[in-house]
Amino acid sequence: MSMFCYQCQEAAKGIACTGSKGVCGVTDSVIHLQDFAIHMLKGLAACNIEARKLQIENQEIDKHVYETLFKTITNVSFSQDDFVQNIEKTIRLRNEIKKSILENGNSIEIDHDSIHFDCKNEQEMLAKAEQISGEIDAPNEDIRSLRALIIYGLKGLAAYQEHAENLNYEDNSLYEFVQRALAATIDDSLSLDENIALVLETGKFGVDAMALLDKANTETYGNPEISEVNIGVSDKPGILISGHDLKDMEELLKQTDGTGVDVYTHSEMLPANYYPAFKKYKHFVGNYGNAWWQQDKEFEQFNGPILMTTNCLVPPKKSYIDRVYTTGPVQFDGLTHIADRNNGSEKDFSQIIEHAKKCEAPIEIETGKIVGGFAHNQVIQLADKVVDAVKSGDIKKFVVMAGCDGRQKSRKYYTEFAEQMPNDSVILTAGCAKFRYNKLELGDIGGIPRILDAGQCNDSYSLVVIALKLKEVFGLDDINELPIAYNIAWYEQKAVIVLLALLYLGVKNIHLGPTLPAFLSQNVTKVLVDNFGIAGISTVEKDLLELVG
Ligand code: SF4
Ligand code: SF3
Repeated sequence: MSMFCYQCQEAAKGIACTGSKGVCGVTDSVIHLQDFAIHMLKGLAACNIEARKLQIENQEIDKHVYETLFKTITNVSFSQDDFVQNIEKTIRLRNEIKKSILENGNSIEIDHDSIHFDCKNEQEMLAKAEQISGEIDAPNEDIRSLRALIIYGLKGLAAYQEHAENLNYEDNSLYEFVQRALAATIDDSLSLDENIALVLETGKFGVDAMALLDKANTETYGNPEISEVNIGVSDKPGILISGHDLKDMEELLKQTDGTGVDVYTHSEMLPANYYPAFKKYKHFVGNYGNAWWQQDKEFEQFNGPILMTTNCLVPPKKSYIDRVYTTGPVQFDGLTHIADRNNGSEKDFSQIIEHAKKCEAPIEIETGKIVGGFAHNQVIQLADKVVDAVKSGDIKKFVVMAGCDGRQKSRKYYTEFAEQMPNDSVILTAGCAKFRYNKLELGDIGGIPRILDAGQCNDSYSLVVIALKLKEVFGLDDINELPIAYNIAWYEQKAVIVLLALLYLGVKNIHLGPTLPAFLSQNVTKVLVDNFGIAGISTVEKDLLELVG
Protein backbone atom coordinates (compact mmCIF):
# COMPACT_ATOMS: atom_id res chain seq x y z
CA MET A 1 0.00 0.00 0.00
CA SER A 2 1.33 3.45 -0.85
CA MET A 3 2.15 5.69 2.09
CA PHE A 4 -0.42 8.34 2.95
CA CYS A 5 0.23 11.18 5.38
CA TYR A 6 -1.61 14.45 5.83
CA GLN A 7 -0.83 15.29 9.41
CA CYS A 8 1.13 18.51 8.81
CA GLN A 9 0.57 21.75 6.94
CA GLU A 10 3.14 20.89 4.29
CA ALA A 11 1.31 17.75 3.10
CA ALA A 12 2.04 17.49 -0.64
CA LYS A 13 -0.25 19.61 -2.82
CA GLY A 14 -2.23 20.49 0.30
CA ILE A 15 -3.73 16.98 0.16
CA ALA A 16 -1.31 14.30 1.41
CA CYS A 17 2.22 12.98 0.98
CA THR A 18 2.21 9.74 -1.00
CA GLY A 19 4.94 7.91 -2.90
CA SER A 20 8.29 7.03 -1.37
CA LYS A 21 9.12 10.16 0.64
CA GLY A 22 7.22 12.92 2.45
CA VAL A 23 7.90 16.62 1.96
CA CYS A 24 9.55 16.51 5.43
CA GLY A 25 11.96 13.84 4.20
CA VAL A 26 10.48 10.88 6.07
CA THR A 27 10.51 7.64 4.07
CA ASP A 28 7.44 5.60 3.18
CA SER A 29 8.62 2.65 5.31
CA VAL A 30 8.95 4.89 8.39
CA ILE A 31 5.54 6.45 7.73
CA HIS A 32 4.04 2.94 7.56
CA LEU A 33 5.69 2.09 10.86
CA GLN A 34 4.52 5.36 12.46
CA ASP A 35 0.96 4.63 11.37
CA PHE A 36 1.26 1.09 12.62
CA ALA A 37 2.68 2.32 15.95
CA ILE A 38 -0.44 4.50 16.42
CA HIS A 39 -2.70 1.67 15.23
CA MET A 40 -1.27 -0.71 17.84
CA LEU A 41 -1.30 1.98 20.53
CA LYS A 42 -5.09 2.17 20.24
CA GLY A 43 -5.36 -1.50 21.17
CA LEU A 44 -2.97 -1.07 24.09
CA ALA A 45 -4.98 1.92 25.32
CA ALA A 46 -8.26 0.00 25.02
CA CYS A 47 -6.86 -2.94 27.02
CA ASN A 48 -5.41 -0.63 29.66
CA ILE A 49 -8.79 1.06 30.12
CA GLU A 50 -10.28 -2.35 30.93
CA ALA A 51 -7.40 -2.98 33.32
CA ARG A 52 -7.93 0.35 35.09
CA LYS A 53 -11.54 -0.66 35.75
CA LEU A 54 -10.08 -3.62 37.66
CA GLN A 55 -7.70 -1.34 39.56
CA ILE A 56 -4.74 -2.71 37.61
CA GLU A 57 -2.39 0.26 37.14
CA ASN A 58 0.63 0.09 34.86
CA GLN A 59 2.84 3.17 34.78
CA GLU A 60 5.05 1.67 32.08
CA ILE A 61 2.01 1.77 29.76
CA ASP A 62 1.17 5.38 30.69
CA LYS A 63 4.70 6.45 29.81
CA HIS A 64 4.88 4.33 26.67
CA VAL A 65 1.62 5.80 25.30
CA TYR A 66 2.75 9.40 25.43
CA GLU A 67 6.28 8.57 24.29
CA THR A 68 4.88 6.84 21.21
CA LEU A 69 2.52 9.69 20.37
CA PHE A 70 5.39 12.16 20.72
CA LYS A 71 7.67 10.15 18.39
CA THR A 72 5.13 10.31 15.59
CA ILE A 73 4.95 14.13 15.53
CA THR A 74 6.33 15.60 12.31
CA ASN A 75 10.14 15.91 12.30
CA VAL A 76 10.71 13.96 15.54
CA SER A 77 11.74 10.39 14.71
CA PHE A 78 12.84 9.32 11.24
CA SER A 79 14.21 5.98 12.45
CA GLN A 80 12.91 2.61 11.29
CA ASP A 81 14.69 0.80 14.15
CA ASP A 82 13.14 3.18 16.67
CA PHE A 83 9.62 2.37 15.50
CA VAL A 84 10.26 -1.37 15.24
CA GLN A 85 11.41 -1.42 18.88
CA ASN A 86 8.51 0.79 19.88
CA ILE A 87 5.92 -1.53 18.29
CA GLU A 88 7.55 -4.59 19.85
CA LYS A 89 7.19 -2.90 23.22
CA THR A 90 3.54 -2.03 22.55
CA ILE A 91 2.82 -5.67 21.74
CA ARG A 92 4.65 -6.90 24.85
CA LEU A 93 2.82 -4.43 27.12
CA ARG A 94 -0.53 -5.25 25.51
CA ASN A 95 0.00 -8.99 25.93
CA GLU A 96 0.95 -8.53 29.59
CA ILE A 97 -2.07 -6.38 30.38
CA LYS A 98 -4.40 -8.69 28.44
CA LYS A 99 -3.10 -11.60 30.47
CA SER A 100 -3.76 -9.76 33.76
CA ILE A 101 -7.32 -8.96 32.66
CA LEU A 102 -8.13 -12.47 31.43
CA GLU A 103 -6.50 -14.13 34.46
CA ASN A 104 -8.98 -12.33 36.66
CA GLY A 105 -11.82 -13.94 34.73
CA ASN A 106 -12.69 -10.69 32.95
CA SER A 107 -12.97 -9.97 29.26
CA ILE A 108 -12.02 -7.20 26.82
CA GLU A 109 -15.08 -5.58 25.27
CA ILE A 110 -13.61 -3.91 22.18
CA ASP A 111 -12.76 -6.10 19.22
CA HIS A 112 -10.08 -4.62 16.99
CA ASP A 113 -7.11 -5.89 15.03
CA SER A 114 -4.76 -3.98 17.38
CA ILE A 115 -5.93 -6.11 20.29
CA HIS A 116 -5.07 -9.38 18.56
CA PHE A 117 -2.17 -8.79 16.16
CA ASP A 118 1.08 -10.47 17.12
CA CYS A 119 4.21 -11.20 15.11
CA LYS A 120 7.09 -13.62 15.34
CA ASN A 121 9.73 -11.41 13.78
CA GLU A 122 10.52 -8.01 12.30
CA GLN A 123 9.67 -9.16 8.76
CA GLU A 124 6.13 -10.01 9.83
CA MET A 125 5.80 -6.64 11.51
CA LEU A 126 7.07 -4.75 8.47
CA ALA A 127 4.72 -6.73 6.20
CA LYS A 128 1.76 -5.88 8.43
CA ALA A 129 2.77 -2.20 8.70
CA GLU A 130 2.82 -1.99 4.88
CA GLN A 131 -0.89 -2.84 4.89
CA ILE A 132 -1.81 -0.03 7.28
CA SER A 133 -2.97 3.08 5.52
CA GLY A 134 -2.30 6.49 7.03
CA GLU A 135 -5.92 7.27 6.23
CA ILE A 136 -7.40 6.65 9.64
CA ASP A 137 -9.99 3.85 9.78
CA ALA A 138 -13.49 5.26 10.13
CA PRO A 139 -17.08 4.57 9.09
CA ASN A 140 -17.21 7.81 7.05
CA GLU A 141 -15.20 10.88 6.01
CA ASP A 142 -16.44 13.10 8.84
CA ILE A 143 -15.68 10.64 11.62
CA ARG A 144 -12.29 10.06 9.99
CA SER A 145 -11.64 13.79 10.06
CA LEU A 146 -12.70 14.13 13.71
CA ARG A 147 -10.56 11.13 14.65
CA ALA A 148 -7.61 12.80 12.90
CA LEU A 149 -8.20 15.99 14.90
CA ILE A 150 -8.30 13.94 18.11
CA ILE A 151 -5.21 11.82 17.34
CA TYR A 152 -3.11 14.75 16.12
CA GLY A 153 -4.23 16.81 19.11
CA LEU A 154 -3.20 13.95 21.40
CA LYS A 155 0.25 13.91 19.83
CA GLY A 156 0.78 17.56 20.74
CA LEU A 157 -0.66 17.02 24.19
CA ALA A 158 1.66 14.03 24.76
CA ALA A 159 4.71 16.13 23.89
CA TYR A 160 3.81 18.73 26.53
CA GLN A 161 3.03 15.97 29.00
CA GLU A 162 6.48 14.45 28.45
CA HIS A 163 8.28 17.76 29.05
CA ALA A 164 6.34 18.21 32.30
CA GLU A 165 7.08 14.64 33.33
CA ASN A 166 10.79 15.19 32.72
CA LEU A 167 10.54 17.80 35.48
CA ASN A 168 8.62 15.35 37.71
CA TYR A 169 5.23 16.98 37.20
CA GLU A 170 2.51 14.44 36.47
CA ASP A 171 -1.26 14.38 36.25
CA ASN A 172 -2.98 11.01 36.20
CA SER A 173 -6.09 12.45 34.60
CA LEU A 174 -4.00 13.24 31.49
CA TYR A 175 -2.86 9.61 31.17
CA GLU A 176 -6.42 8.41 31.63
CA PHE A 177 -7.83 10.84 29.09
CA VAL A 178 -5.21 10.22 26.39
CA GLN A 179 -5.86 6.48 26.56
CA ARG A 180 -9.65 6.90 26.63
CA ALA A 181 -9.52 9.20 23.61
CA LEU A 182 -7.21 6.85 21.70
CA ALA A 183 -9.54 3.93 22.38
CA ALA A 184 -12.50 6.06 21.26
CA THR A 185 -10.91 6.34 17.81
CA ILE A 186 -11.61 2.64 17.25
CA ASP A 187 -15.10 2.75 18.68
CA ASP A 188 -17.52 2.86 15.73
CA SER A 189 -20.53 3.16 18.05
CA LEU A 190 -19.71 6.81 18.80
CA SER A 191 -21.89 9.30 16.93
CA LEU A 192 -20.70 12.38 15.07
CA ASP A 193 -21.76 14.58 17.99
CA GLU A 194 -19.94 12.36 20.47
CA ASN A 195 -16.79 12.65 18.35
CA ILE A 196 -17.17 16.44 18.20
CA ALA A 197 -17.53 16.50 21.99
CA LEU A 198 -14.35 14.42 22.25
CA VAL A 199 -12.50 16.93 20.05
CA LEU A 200 -13.41 19.70 22.50
CA GLU A 201 -12.55 17.50 25.47
CA THR A 202 -9.14 16.98 23.87
CA GLY A 203 -8.86 20.79 23.91
CA LYS A 204 -9.77 20.85 27.59
CA PHE A 205 -7.02 18.38 28.43
CA GLY A 206 -4.71 20.33 26.14
CA VAL A 207 -5.24 23.35 28.40
CA ASP A 208 -4.54 21.14 31.44
CA ALA A 209 -1.33 19.79 29.89
CA MET A 210 -0.08 23.27 28.99
CA ALA A 211 -0.97 24.54 32.47
CA LEU A 212 0.94 21.62 34.00
CA LEU A 213 3.97 22.31 31.83
CA ASP A 214 3.81 26.03 32.62
CA LYS A 215 3.78 25.16 36.33
CA ALA A 216 6.66 22.70 35.86
CA ASN A 217 8.78 25.18 33.89
CA THR A 218 8.17 28.23 36.08
CA GLU A 219 8.46 26.41 39.43
CA THR A 220 11.68 24.73 38.29
CA TYR A 221 13.38 27.54 36.38
CA GLY A 222 11.59 30.71 37.59
CA ASN A 223 9.20 32.95 35.68
CA PRO A 224 10.50 34.08 32.28
CA GLU A 225 11.80 37.66 32.49
CA ILE A 226 11.79 40.38 29.86
CA SER A 227 15.22 39.84 28.32
CA GLU A 228 17.47 41.08 25.57
CA VAL A 229 18.86 38.08 23.71
CA ASN A 230 22.18 38.33 21.89
CA ILE A 231 22.00 37.03 18.32
CA GLY A 232 25.71 37.41 17.61
CA VAL A 233 28.51 34.97 18.47
CA SER A 234 31.56 34.66 20.73
CA ASP A 235 35.04 33.57 19.62
CA LYS A 236 34.78 30.22 21.42
CA PRO A 237 33.48 26.92 20.07
CA GLY A 238 29.85 26.33 20.87
CA ILE A 239 27.04 23.78 21.12
CA LEU A 240 23.71 24.65 19.51
CA ILE A 241 20.65 23.24 21.27
CA SER A 242 17.24 23.10 19.59
CA GLY A 243 13.78 21.74 20.32
CA HIS A 244 11.59 22.29 23.37
CA ASP A 245 13.03 20.31 26.30
CA LEU A 246 14.17 22.61 29.12
CA LYS A 247 15.53 19.75 31.26
CA ASP A 248 18.04 18.98 28.50
CA MET A 249 18.89 22.70 28.39
CA GLU A 250 19.54 22.75 32.14
CA GLU A 251 21.80 19.70 32.09
CA LEU A 252 23.73 20.88 29.02
CA LEU A 253 24.40 24.28 30.64
CA LYS A 254 25.58 22.65 33.85
CA GLN A 255 27.85 20.19 32.10
CA THR A 256 29.41 22.79 29.77
CA ASP A 257 30.06 25.30 32.56
CA GLY A 258 33.82 25.91 32.87
CA THR A 259 34.72 23.75 29.85
CA GLY A 260 35.46 26.62 27.47
CA VAL A 261 32.50 25.60 25.30
CA ASP A 262 29.67 28.11 24.82
CA VAL A 263 25.98 27.30 24.41
CA TYR A 264 23.52 28.81 21.93
CA THR A 265 19.82 28.16 21.33
CA HIS A 266 18.17 27.56 17.97
CA SER A 267 14.52 27.91 16.92
CA GLU A 268 12.08 26.80 19.67
CA MET A 269 14.83 26.79 22.32
CA LEU A 270 15.18 30.60 22.01
CA PRO A 271 12.82 31.19 25.00
CA ALA A 272 15.31 29.40 27.29
CA ASN A 273 17.10 32.77 27.19
CA TYR A 274 14.24 34.27 29.22
CA TYR A 275 14.52 31.97 32.27
CA PRO A 276 16.48 33.20 35.32
CA ALA A 277 17.89 29.72 35.98
CA PHE A 278 19.57 29.67 32.54
CA LYS A 279 20.45 33.35 32.13
CA LYS A 280 22.87 33.13 35.04
CA TYR A 281 25.35 31.06 32.99
CA LYS A 282 28.01 33.31 31.45
CA HIS A 283 28.78 30.81 28.69
CA PHE A 284 25.13 30.89 27.53
CA VAL A 285 25.78 33.31 24.68
CA GLY A 286 22.32 33.72 23.12
CA ASN A 287 20.38 32.55 20.08
CA TYR A 288 21.82 31.52 16.72
CA GLY A 289 19.70 31.63 13.60
CA ASN A 290 16.01 31.35 12.96
CA ALA A 291 13.18 28.84 12.75
CA TRP A 292 13.75 25.10 12.29
CA TRP A 293 13.47 24.99 8.50
CA GLN A 294 16.54 27.19 8.05
CA GLN A 295 18.73 24.64 9.83
CA ASP A 296 20.31 23.26 6.67
CA LYS A 297 22.14 26.57 6.16
CA GLU A 298 22.50 27.62 9.79
CA PHE A 299 23.79 24.31 11.16
CA GLU A 300 26.42 24.31 8.43
CA GLN A 301 27.62 27.77 9.49
CA PHE A 302 27.52 27.06 13.20
CA ASN A 303 30.65 24.89 12.97
CA GLY A 304 30.02 23.11 16.28
CA PRO A 305 27.82 20.19 17.35
CA ILE A 306 24.03 20.50 17.48
CA LEU A 307 21.74 18.80 19.99
CA MET A 308 18.15 18.15 18.85
CA THR A 309 15.94 17.61 21.91
CA THR A 310 12.59 17.47 20.03
CA ASN A 311 11.16 18.60 16.72
CA CYS A 312 11.89 19.96 14.23
CA LEU A 313 14.77 17.93 12.81
CA VAL A 314 15.37 18.21 9.06
CA PRO A 315 17.26 15.26 7.52
CA PRO A 316 20.84 16.55 7.88
CA LYS A 317 23.06 17.40 4.93
CA LYS A 318 26.35 15.52 4.52
CA SER A 319 28.30 18.70 5.27
CA TYR A 320 27.25 18.70 8.94
CA ILE A 321 25.63 15.29 9.58
CA ASP A 322 28.53 14.19 11.80
CA ARG A 323 27.82 17.17 14.11
CA VAL A 324 24.14 16.45 14.80
CA TYR A 325 23.18 14.57 17.98
CA THR A 326 19.69 13.49 18.98
CA THR A 327 18.14 12.83 22.37
CA GLY A 328 14.74 12.04 23.91
CA PRO A 329 12.11 11.21 21.29
CA VAL A 330 14.25 12.40 18.35
CA GLN A 331 15.90 9.66 16.29
CA PHE A 332 17.53 9.56 12.89
CA ASP A 333 19.42 6.46 11.75
CA GLY A 334 23.15 7.19 11.61
CA LEU A 335 23.15 10.08 14.12
CA THR A 336 24.52 9.64 17.65
CA HIS A 337 21.70 9.40 20.17
CA ILE A 338 22.32 10.58 23.74
CA ALA A 339 20.72 8.04 26.07
CA ASP A 340 17.89 8.86 28.47
CA ARG A 341 18.35 9.59 32.15
CA ASN A 342 18.75 6.51 34.26
CA ASN A 343 17.54 6.29 37.85
CA GLY A 344 17.62 10.02 38.45
CA SER A 345 21.07 10.57 36.94
CA GLU A 346 21.63 13.36 34.39
CA LYS A 347 21.99 12.71 30.67
CA ASP A 348 25.65 12.44 29.72
CA PHE A 349 26.55 15.17 27.22
CA SER A 350 30.34 14.66 27.54
CA GLN A 351 30.66 13.29 24.00
CA ILE A 352 29.12 16.45 22.52
CA ILE A 353 31.25 18.67 24.74
CA GLU A 354 34.45 16.90 23.66
CA HIS A 355 33.30 17.19 20.04
CA ALA A 356 32.71 20.94 20.45
CA LYS A 357 36.22 21.50 21.82
CA LYS A 358 37.64 20.36 18.47
CA CYS A 359 35.43 22.74 16.44
CA GLU A 360 35.84 26.30 15.23
CA ALA A 361 33.73 29.07 16.75
CA PRO A 362 30.44 29.72 14.91
CA ILE A 363 30.39 31.97 11.84
CA GLU A 364 28.58 35.19 12.71
CA ILE A 365 25.38 35.39 10.67
CA GLU A 366 23.70 38.24 12.55
CA THR A 367 24.50 40.78 15.23
CA GLY A 368 22.39 42.65 17.71
CA LYS A 369 19.67 41.70 20.15
CA ILE A 370 16.04 40.64 20.20
CA VAL A 371 13.66 41.12 23.13
CA GLY A 372 11.37 38.48 24.61
CA GLY A 373 10.12 37.00 27.86
CA PHE A 374 6.59 38.38 27.89
CA ALA A 375 5.03 35.36 29.56
CA HIS A 376 1.97 35.78 31.78
CA ASN A 377 3.78 36.70 34.98
CA GLN A 378 5.66 39.61 33.38
CA VAL A 379 2.73 40.88 31.34
CA ILE A 380 0.39 40.75 34.33
CA GLN A 381 2.93 42.89 36.23
CA LEU A 382 2.53 45.38 33.39
CA ALA A 383 -1.26 45.03 33.44
CA ASP A 384 -1.92 48.61 34.63
CA LYS A 385 0.22 50.04 31.86
CA VAL A 386 -1.46 47.81 29.26
CA VAL A 387 -4.96 48.64 30.50
CA ASP A 388 -4.18 52.38 30.47
CA ALA A 389 -2.86 52.12 26.92
CA VAL A 390 -6.04 50.34 25.82
CA LYS A 391 -8.31 52.80 27.64
CA SER A 392 -6.50 55.81 26.22
CA GLY A 393 -6.70 54.33 22.73
CA ASP A 394 -2.90 54.11 22.36
CA ILE A 395 -3.35 50.36 21.85
CA LYS A 396 -6.39 49.54 19.72
CA LYS A 397 -5.78 45.90 19.01
CA PHE A 398 -3.72 42.87 20.02
CA VAL A 399 -3.21 40.17 17.43
CA VAL A 400 -2.21 36.69 18.61
CA MET A 401 0.17 35.41 15.95
CA ALA A 402 1.32 32.25 17.75
CA GLY A 403 2.16 28.87 16.22
CA CYS A 404 4.66 27.40 13.84
CA ASP A 405 6.88 28.54 11.03
CA GLY A 406 7.45 26.50 7.88
CA ARG A 407 9.23 26.47 4.56
CA GLN A 408 6.46 27.56 2.24
CA LYS A 409 6.99 30.87 0.48
CA SER A 410 3.38 31.81 1.18
CA ARG A 411 4.41 32.29 4.83
CA LYS A 412 5.88 35.65 3.92
CA TYR A 413 2.24 36.68 4.46
CA TYR A 414 3.02 36.70 8.21
CA THR A 415 6.02 39.03 7.81
CA GLU A 416 3.99 41.38 5.65
CA PHE A 417 1.03 41.24 8.02
CA ALA A 418 3.30 42.20 10.94
CA GLU A 419 4.97 44.97 8.93
CA GLN A 420 1.67 46.46 7.83
CA MET A 421 -0.13 46.32 11.15
CA PRO A 422 -1.07 49.84 12.27
CA ASN A 423 1.17 51.50 14.85
CA ASP A 424 -1.49 51.22 17.54
CA SER A 425 -1.58 47.42 17.43
CA VAL A 426 0.53 44.83 19.24
CA ILE A 427 1.52 41.26 18.32
CA LEU A 428 1.26 38.57 20.99
CA THR A 429 3.33 35.58 19.92
CA ALA A 430 4.60 32.16 21.00
CA GLY A 431 6.14 29.28 19.06
CA CYS A 432 8.56 29.38 16.14
CA ALA A 433 6.05 31.40 14.05
CA LYS A 434 7.70 34.46 15.61
CA PHE A 435 10.81 34.13 13.44
CA ARG A 436 8.80 35.57 10.56
CA TYR A 437 8.72 38.99 12.29
CA ASN A 438 10.66 39.03 15.58
CA LYS A 439 13.61 40.84 14.06
CA LEU A 440 11.52 43.64 12.54
CA GLU A 441 11.87 47.11 14.05
CA LEU A 442 8.25 47.68 15.01
CA GLY A 443 8.98 49.99 17.94
CA ASP A 444 6.90 50.30 21.09
CA ILE A 445 3.77 51.97 22.42
CA GLY A 446 4.56 53.96 25.55
CA GLY A 447 7.33 51.52 26.44
CA ILE A 448 5.31 48.39 25.54
CA PRO A 449 7.10 46.67 22.62
CA ARG A 450 4.85 45.97 19.63
CA ILE A 451 5.95 42.33 19.59
CA LEU A 452 5.45 40.50 22.86
CA ASP A 453 6.99 37.02 22.74
CA ALA A 454 5.68 34.72 25.48
CA GLY A 455 7.93 31.76 24.58
CA GLN A 456 7.55 28.34 22.97
CA CYS A 457 4.38 27.02 21.32
CA ASN A 458 3.26 25.53 24.67
CA ASP A 459 3.51 29.06 26.10
CA SER A 460 0.43 29.91 24.05
CA TYR A 461 -1.05 29.00 27.43
CA SER A 462 0.56 32.21 28.72
CA LEU A 463 -1.32 34.19 26.09
CA VAL A 464 -4.58 32.65 27.30
CA VAL A 465 -3.75 33.55 30.92
CA ILE A 466 -3.05 37.12 29.79
CA ALA A 467 -6.35 37.27 27.88
CA LEU A 468 -8.29 35.94 30.88
CA LYS A 469 -6.60 38.51 33.13
CA LEU A 470 -7.53 41.35 30.75
CA LYS A 471 -11.10 40.04 30.60
CA GLU A 472 -11.22 40.22 34.41
CA VAL A 473 -9.66 43.69 34.58
CA PHE A 474 -12.05 45.07 31.96
CA GLY A 475 -15.00 43.32 33.67
CA LEU A 476 -16.07 41.51 30.50
CA ASP A 477 -18.27 38.40 30.34
CA ASP A 478 -16.79 36.92 27.23
CA ILE A 479 -13.15 36.53 26.17
CA ASN A 480 -14.26 37.44 22.62
CA GLU A 481 -15.21 40.97 23.72
CA LEU A 482 -11.53 41.79 24.26
CA PRO A 483 -9.68 43.77 21.57
CA ILE A 484 -7.76 40.61 20.64
CA ALA A 485 -7.77 38.96 17.21
CA TYR A 486 -6.22 35.59 16.36
CA ASN A 487 -4.12 34.96 13.27
CA ILE A 488 -2.45 31.61 14.00
CA ALA A 489 0.08 29.81 11.83
CA TRP A 490 0.33 26.05 12.08
CA TYR A 491 2.67 23.35 10.82
CA GLU A 492 2.76 20.29 13.06
CA GLN A 493 0.58 18.61 15.67
CA LYS A 494 1.53 20.74 18.68
CA ALA A 495 -0.27 23.55 16.90
CA VAL A 496 -3.31 21.25 16.63
CA ILE A 497 -3.54 20.92 20.41
CA VAL A 498 -3.02 24.69 20.81
CA LEU A 499 -5.92 25.27 18.40
CA LEU A 500 -8.18 22.77 20.19
CA ALA A 501 -7.29 24.39 23.52
CA LEU A 502 -8.33 27.81 22.19
CA LEU A 503 -11.59 26.37 20.85
CA TYR A 504 -12.31 24.72 24.19
CA LEU A 505 -11.78 28.09 25.91
CA GLY A 506 -14.42 29.59 23.64
CA VAL A 507 -12.11 31.72 21.48
CA LYS A 508 -13.93 32.60 18.25
CA ASN A 509 -12.98 33.82 14.79
CA ILE A 510 -9.47 32.35 14.66
CA HIS A 511 -7.76 32.74 11.31
CA LEU A 512 -5.64 29.65 10.65
CA GLY A 513 -3.02 29.48 7.95
CA PRO A 514 -1.23 29.43 5.69
CA THR A 515 -3.67 26.68 4.65
CA LEU A 516 -6.36 24.83 6.56
CA PRO A 517 -5.49 21.23 7.58
CA ALA A 518 -5.86 18.72 4.75
CA PHE A 519 -7.44 16.25 7.21
CA LEU A 520 -10.54 18.40 7.73
CA SER A 521 -13.51 17.12 5.76
CA GLN A 522 -15.95 19.61 4.25
CA ASN A 523 -18.53 18.96 6.94
CA VAL A 524 -16.06 19.20 9.81
CA THR A 525 -14.74 22.46 8.35
CA LYS A 526 -18.35 23.69 8.23
CA VAL A 527 -18.83 22.80 11.92
CA LEU A 528 -15.67 24.78 12.78
CA VAL A 529 -16.79 27.73 10.65
CA ASP A 530 -20.40 27.76 11.91
CA ASN A 531 -19.65 27.25 15.60
CA PHE A 532 -16.28 28.91 16.04
CA GLY A 533 -15.94 31.29 13.10
CA ILE A 534 -12.67 29.62 12.03
CA ALA A 535 -11.37 30.93 8.72
CA GLY A 536 -8.32 30.53 6.53
CA ILE A 537 -6.14 33.46 5.60
CA SER A 538 -6.74 35.67 2.60
CA THR A 539 -4.59 38.63 1.50
CA VAL A 540 -2.70 40.74 4.02
CA GLU A 541 -4.84 43.78 3.16
CA LYS A 542 -8.18 41.99 3.57
CA ASP A 543 -7.14 40.23 6.77
CA LEU A 544 -5.77 43.42 8.30
CA LEU A 545 -9.06 45.11 7.60
CA GLU A 546 -11.02 42.26 9.10
CA LEU A 547 -8.81 41.52 12.11
CA VAL A 548 -7.36 44.91 13.00
CA GLY A 549 -9.83 47.28 11.36
FE1 SF4 B 1 4.07 14.88 4.50
FE2 SF4 B 1 3.82 16.32 6.72
FE3 SF4 B 1 3.38 13.69 6.77
FE4 SF4 B 1 5.89 14.66 6.47
S1 SF4 B 1 4.53 14.85 8.28
S2 SF4 B 1 4.95 12.96 5.34
S3 SF4 B 1 5.46 16.47 5.20
S4 SF4 B 1 2.19 15.23 5.68
FE1 SF3 C 1 8.04 25.03 15.55
FE2 SF3 C 1 8.65 22.60 14.67
FE3 SF3 C 1 5.66 24.01 15.50
FE4 SF3 C 1 6.86 24.50 18.97
S1 SF3 C 1 9.78 23.76 16.07
S2 SF3 C 1 6.34 25.32 17.08
S3 SF3 C 1 7.08 23.84 13.93
